[in-house]
Amino acid sequence: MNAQKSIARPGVLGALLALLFTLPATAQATASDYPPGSAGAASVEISASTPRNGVCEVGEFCLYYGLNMSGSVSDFNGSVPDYGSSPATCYTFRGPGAGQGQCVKNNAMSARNKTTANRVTVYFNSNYGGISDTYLPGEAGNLIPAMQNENASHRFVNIGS
Ligand SMILES: [Ca+2]
Repeated sequence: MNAQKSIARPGVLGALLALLFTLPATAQATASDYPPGSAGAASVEISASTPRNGVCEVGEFCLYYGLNMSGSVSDFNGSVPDYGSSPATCYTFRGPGAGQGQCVKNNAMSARNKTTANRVTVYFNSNYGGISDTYLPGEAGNLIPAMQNENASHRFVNIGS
């Protein structure tokens, strides 16, 4: 008779949580989607960083519009197989400075890996193809000359910490 398999406690809270758990799994859950202390908050990975907020934080990989990590930044917390090239839908540079609002694709000059456990490789082509440049955790610097303004995807590979 108990249809709430994963809910131990009945009542209003249980009903609320049951509703949350029926939401589409494709929705990207963040800590702010759940009330503090709820079971939902415990079921998602909580990161201190906020991807796509224009600030390069610990746990993120960041591309920069300019050389030597200058200009606007685009901050990521995972792999992106295709940045997109349409101004309306592409991944953009978010931070203040030169390049802000422009598409990231074929527009980055340098990068910083602020993750603690991911080797991140930037690729010339979409879907991780062609020549590449790899940044280990903590590394930062200009893309190799052949890839400056020639970046189309990047991939995170967890290498442990
Ligand atoms: Ca960020």
